[in-house]
Amino acid sequence: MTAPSPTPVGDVADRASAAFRTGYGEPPAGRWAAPGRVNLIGEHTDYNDGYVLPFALPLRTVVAAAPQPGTTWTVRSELTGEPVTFGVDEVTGAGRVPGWAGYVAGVVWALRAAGHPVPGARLAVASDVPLGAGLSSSAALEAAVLAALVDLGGLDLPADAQPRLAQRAENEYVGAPTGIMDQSAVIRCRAGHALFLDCRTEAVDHIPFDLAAAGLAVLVVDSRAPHRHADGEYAARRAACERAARVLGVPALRDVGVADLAAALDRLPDDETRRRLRHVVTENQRVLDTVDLLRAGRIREIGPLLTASHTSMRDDFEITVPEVDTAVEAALAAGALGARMTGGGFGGCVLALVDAAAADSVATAVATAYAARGFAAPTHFTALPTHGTTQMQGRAPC
Ligand code: GAF
Repeated sequence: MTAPSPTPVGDVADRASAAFRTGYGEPPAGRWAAPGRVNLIGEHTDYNDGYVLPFALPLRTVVAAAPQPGTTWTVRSELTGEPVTFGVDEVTGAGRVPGWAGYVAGVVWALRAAGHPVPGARLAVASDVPLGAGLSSSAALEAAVLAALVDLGGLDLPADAQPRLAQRAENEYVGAPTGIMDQSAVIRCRAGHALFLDCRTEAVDHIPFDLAAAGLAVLVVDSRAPHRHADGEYAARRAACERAARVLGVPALRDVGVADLAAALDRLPDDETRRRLRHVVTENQRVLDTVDLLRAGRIREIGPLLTASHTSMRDDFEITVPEVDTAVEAALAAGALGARMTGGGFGGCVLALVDAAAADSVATAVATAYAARGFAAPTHFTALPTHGTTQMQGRAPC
């Protein structure tokens, strides 16, 4: 059973209920919410069996749902209005439902592939997680749909087994070769904590991340950079890492530590692969160092690690774009303790660790730098760590 929501989710839940009622003419049986996420540090380490440290955002995707007899599924979004209906044929082979509804069909497909008797259902989706901003809107949709189907069908699928299943939906049904971070974050995060995840074992440790007590804030800036070839470039980075692991004779790059790095670099055939390796190895170490500092209550001191992560993504992994580099540079020049791009890259969001009182002036400095370069104005918000997937308490309003 999905955990009940400890905090109100507000308008977005009302919008999901309203979309359900408008679409199906009756109230839903329940509502399930999953958050977006930012990754504090640990980028492109997840598919290398490494370490990540994301936290869940207060922005949520809410699915209002009710059972439907038989084996058909109907889903509506507040954005499109038009329902998408699919049956067993569309979830027998991967990729048969295109577009956004493919994430929903992918979850049904993955549940059935794992042998679960998935109930037919009607669903309506509303979301505050911006699309295409690198805040895991797709994982939030997968997780909320998964929680709804698990609870409606009384399926035996504990929360810590759900990320792998949602990842299969994304990898195999939708066809995006992502790692396990986003689905883990949106399902397993806890309020007030960052999620330290070992992506090989899926062991987690919830690391206290009390920004307010330290007088700090995480400023999230949406770079609004158009995603440039993000899918192909992501797959290319993953392929380069897998190639490097094969040459080095290790199961994954996680098995190369910083102490082995110099020798490992010497064994790789070209400079590009060497730079990809150096990013992954040093990034894993930066996650471990960040966790050590947070455990010691030295939260302010993580700033240089965040900035070093950005430099590594820019120079070695080559996944940043001028907009995010500009945002990081401007945030640091305006006094941020550290700043980095967060997420898969080629656009998306930048996060900056700032003194809480300086959040507005840092955001203004980023906007000014953007204007000077002629970029579209960025948007921003400050983020406190919240909790993963929940079932919302109380009856859904009619
Ligand atoms: C995207 C992917 F979905 C994650 O699995 C992860 O690889 C991330 O990019 C980069 O760290 O969000």
